[in-house]
Amino acid sequence: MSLIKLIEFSRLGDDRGALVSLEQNKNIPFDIKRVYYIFDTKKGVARGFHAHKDLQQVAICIKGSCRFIIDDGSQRESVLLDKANVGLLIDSMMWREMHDFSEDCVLMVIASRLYDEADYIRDYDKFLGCIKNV
Ligand code: T46
Repeated sequence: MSLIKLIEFSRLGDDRGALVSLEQNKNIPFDIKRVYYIFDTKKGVARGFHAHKDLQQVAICIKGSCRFIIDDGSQRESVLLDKANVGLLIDSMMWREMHDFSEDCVLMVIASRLYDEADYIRDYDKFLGCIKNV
């Protein structure tokens, strides 16, 4: 089974342009507790390099592009996000990395919980250890 779970959102556009609506427990499969966005990422920078113990997220490149790596401890897959109407669903206990940010990239992330640094696993070996103990 693929680790890459994409959600395609309806484009509610008309002749004026496009519009996407995100609603909790409808096209976003959880209660929305937080929204953040990443922009002005410097050339050559990669981000992420962590997993979350208990957090679901949907990442949407609303402008530009970036590449996600998703790793469950046994497989690793990559996907380019470059459409404002496509989101990547990232479950708990998935290692994620973000690479190849375009200069204009705006990456918006919808999250199921408030920010909590204690929820992060920022060490890959520790992540592998946690996976084995599940
Ligand atoms: C994720 C990927 C896709 C906060 O104070 N509140 C927040 O809601 C967030 C997301 C971050 N922060 C602070 C924590 C750090 O001091 O902002 C700083 C940068 O965060 P971090 O290094 O974790 O950023 P990324 O880009 O590596 O990861 C982020 C999210 O943190 C993470 O949950 O899944 O984007």
